[in-house]
Amino acid sequence: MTKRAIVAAVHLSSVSDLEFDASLAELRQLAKTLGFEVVATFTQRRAGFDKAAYFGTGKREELRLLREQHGAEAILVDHEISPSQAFNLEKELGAEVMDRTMVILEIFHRHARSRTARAQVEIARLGYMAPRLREAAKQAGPKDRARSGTGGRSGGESHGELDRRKIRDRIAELQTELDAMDLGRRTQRARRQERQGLARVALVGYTNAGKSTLMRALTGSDALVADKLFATLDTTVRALHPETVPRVLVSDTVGFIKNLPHGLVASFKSTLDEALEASLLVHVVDASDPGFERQLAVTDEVLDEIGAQAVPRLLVFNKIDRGGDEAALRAKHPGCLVMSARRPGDVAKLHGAIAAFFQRDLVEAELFLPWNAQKTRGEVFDTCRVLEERSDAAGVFLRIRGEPEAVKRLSEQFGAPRRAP
Ligand SMILES: Nc1nc2c(ncn2[C@@H]2O[C@H](COP(=O)(O)OP(=O)(O)O)[C@@H](O)[C@H]2O)c(=O)[nH]1
Ligand SMILES: [Mg+2]
Repeated sequence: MTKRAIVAAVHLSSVSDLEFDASLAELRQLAKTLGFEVVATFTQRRAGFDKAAYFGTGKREELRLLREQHGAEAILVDHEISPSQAFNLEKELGAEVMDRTMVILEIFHRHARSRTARAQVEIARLGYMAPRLREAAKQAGPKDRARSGTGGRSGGESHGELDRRKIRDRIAELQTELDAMDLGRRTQRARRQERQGLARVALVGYTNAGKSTLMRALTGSDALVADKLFATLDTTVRALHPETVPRVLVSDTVGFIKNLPHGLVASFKSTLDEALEASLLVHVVDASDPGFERQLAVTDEVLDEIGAQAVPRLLVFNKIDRGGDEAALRAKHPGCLVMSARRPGDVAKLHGAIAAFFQRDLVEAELFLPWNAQKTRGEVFDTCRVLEERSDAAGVFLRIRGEPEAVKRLSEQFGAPRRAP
């Protein structure tokens, strides 16, 4: 069941309307990603945050009424607020309060797949939780201490102290794990080898650029890849539809976030693993966003930082139906695609460009699979296009066309001697 949420923010005088609106729009998008239905947006102009509860007294009452009116279960605040501000706000509003950092942490938590990514996100979450537990313990007051004094804990430790110590230990443990993982390089390499020969595309770019929309348009709404080969992959991996040869798998990434809290940068990069495994990155840019040039530059920079500079990229300027200078974009970024996810013809062009990328350097080979090697048959059909198939008493001849890497691997094992002309 979707939870209703109100997105709320103090508009500081130092922040332009444009920036403020963009940030709110992004938070709404992030909320949607988390499965919230955003029922209202609530703002207050103020020189600074209220020390006690973020919004001023009168505005808090207004927000409480708005919350009741909409039956909202959560208030999402577009800043990182202090534990006591969050606590006071929750008490007054009678709803769960999540600040921007918590929303982002929750999204990263859901998207972290590799061990490295999971450890990094957990460290960030624990670091975020620690002061909040302290606040909760403080609010619980002396009763908590009195109770815990008789509760068998040694040294008269309060709940809070004990939890804090546990958190510190856990962070240290995770850090050791991370170091031992050698930044996950080995696992990554192993995983990449495992998926060699699979044609994979990752959609990257800022939130709200239209990645998920394009993903749906490119793959057909519910064409979930249920093949057991991909059982370990996230459900956001789908095959290009109509199907192509080789079959191309598309994955959606978390997306870049405009106001990413500093402490989350490492976790964010980790969740981008998906991008490293792709053979092609489709970099989606919202051409109608006034800040798109800077976003484009930041995305490129971060991709380079995580070691994705060697992965070919296709630059896609989306949302051109909302305006934007198509000719200027083409002139400035040769080879880019300017499109709208709302136009089926444009989506077909993108589909074509992706398919062409993977067909560009396909090679042909002949294989001979003895009858006792029929297990490999499935793999051949999954990764290559079979142009011809003949069998005799000893096994099956296959003429295949596919990606050089896959064809080479198969040929090394099952290459058939070339027939004399
Ligand atoms: N006008 C217009 N809106 C679009 C286009 N592509 C996506 N959108 C809208 O932009 C918003 C964000 O899209 P989404 O796919 O969720 O972005 P993501 O955060 O990159 O996954 C949604 O409201 C989409 O309907 C487009 O080409 N034109
Ligand atoms: Mg999305």
